[in-house]
Amino acid sequence: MNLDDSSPLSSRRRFLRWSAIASGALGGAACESGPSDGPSSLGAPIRARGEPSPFEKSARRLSASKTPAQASSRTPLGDSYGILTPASLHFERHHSGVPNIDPAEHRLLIHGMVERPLIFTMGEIKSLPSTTRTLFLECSGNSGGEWSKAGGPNSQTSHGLASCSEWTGVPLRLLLDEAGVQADASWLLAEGADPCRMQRSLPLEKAMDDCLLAYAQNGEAIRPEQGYPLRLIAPGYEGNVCVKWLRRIKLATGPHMVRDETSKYSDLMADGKARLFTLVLDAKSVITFPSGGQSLSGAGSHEVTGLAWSGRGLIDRVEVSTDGGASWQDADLQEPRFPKAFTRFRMPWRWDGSEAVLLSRATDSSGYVQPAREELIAARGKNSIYHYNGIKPWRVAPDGSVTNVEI
Ligand SMILES: Nc1nc2c(c(=O)[nH]1)N[C@H]1C(S)=C(S)[C@@H](COP(=O)(O)O)O[C@H]1N2
Ligand SMILES: [Mo]
Repeated sequence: MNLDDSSPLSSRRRFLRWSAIASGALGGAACESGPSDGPSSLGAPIRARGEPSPFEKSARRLSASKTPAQASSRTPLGDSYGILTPASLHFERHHSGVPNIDPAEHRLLIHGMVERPLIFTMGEIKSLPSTTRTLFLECSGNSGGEWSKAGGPNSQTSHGLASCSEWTGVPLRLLLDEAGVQADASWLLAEGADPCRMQRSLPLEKAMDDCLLAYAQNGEAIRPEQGYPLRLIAPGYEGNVCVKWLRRIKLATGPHMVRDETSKYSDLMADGKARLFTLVLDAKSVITFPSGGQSLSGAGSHEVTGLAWSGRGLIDRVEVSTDGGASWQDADLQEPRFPKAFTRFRMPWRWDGSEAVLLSRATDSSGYVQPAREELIAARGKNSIYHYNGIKPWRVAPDGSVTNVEI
């Protein structure tokens, strides 16, 4: 039987789990007066574009930059709900700033080992059959600090180079079929229109499978920071491959061995050899509440919640430990779940007020289980910067404050 969130049985099961831990202690003071009065004067007029409430001060991107154009910003995962990231809070990573591109002038060239080199306008691309998919995007440098136990104080600094959006665009396969890929082509190069002309190679098999040329995100045109007017989305692959401001695709017999796949985004293993093309991102999860920088209001019932994702497909299971890994319980997974997208997990927890270490462990539909930090280091060594997906611990102190801790 398939129990989704809307099924009465599932909600009943969740309610029972809640009542078991809350036992009549769901909060709320005894009723002495009515609800608070609203303002008595008329409210603000309608705006052309919405903005968050001025009371929501915490949900802000956090940026770090080498230079203003060589910068990244991180999604405030600790303030997130559900699985979607609003575009205004999507993490950003730019190697040479955000170009200002007029879609009327923008062109996409498909050339190299094709029967017919083609140039597409945005109008032509938008006239083709489109698809929409909910997908996570993660920079492979996300959580890189965790290799050296320096992931920062909270889930935004440790895991905020990941976001999840609904992307709309044209399957790349359509355009490649139109151009006619030559029989011995096996890789393609994707290139951006930003000043650094960022380039990445991609196996043709992936391009033909599920890559999208996206022009919309969460119901609106892609924002300039995310690649307006056109970007490549390679579902489940490291973010760097998802070339923004896409201007050129070139078919070839192998990878182009460009800077961002040889010097950068490669993994230096313990034996001194570099592993190239770690394209698929392995299963990973992080508890977003309670997480670093937050605090629990007091002993009693709380909801532990977080996000899990895998480049290999669906998240099938998330286990949560509240005792530093001594015991584990299955969390509820928010439905519907989408492959290669964030999955929200939730678990009711009765906190007894003593020190606790919280962990989450994701399993994906390929059967892969998110490793502990020491398992990851045993397999990969400690030279790596990229592709960290170890289990993330948070420590809850008796005063309710939560901090980053590596165990
Ligand atoms: N053209 C271009 N594409 C790019 C980049 C870039 O600097 N230029 N950065 C890459 C990296 S490293 C990542 S992680 C993702 C980030 O996408 P976002 O800024 O929409 O989150 O875009 C990738 N695509
Ligand atoms: Mo990245």
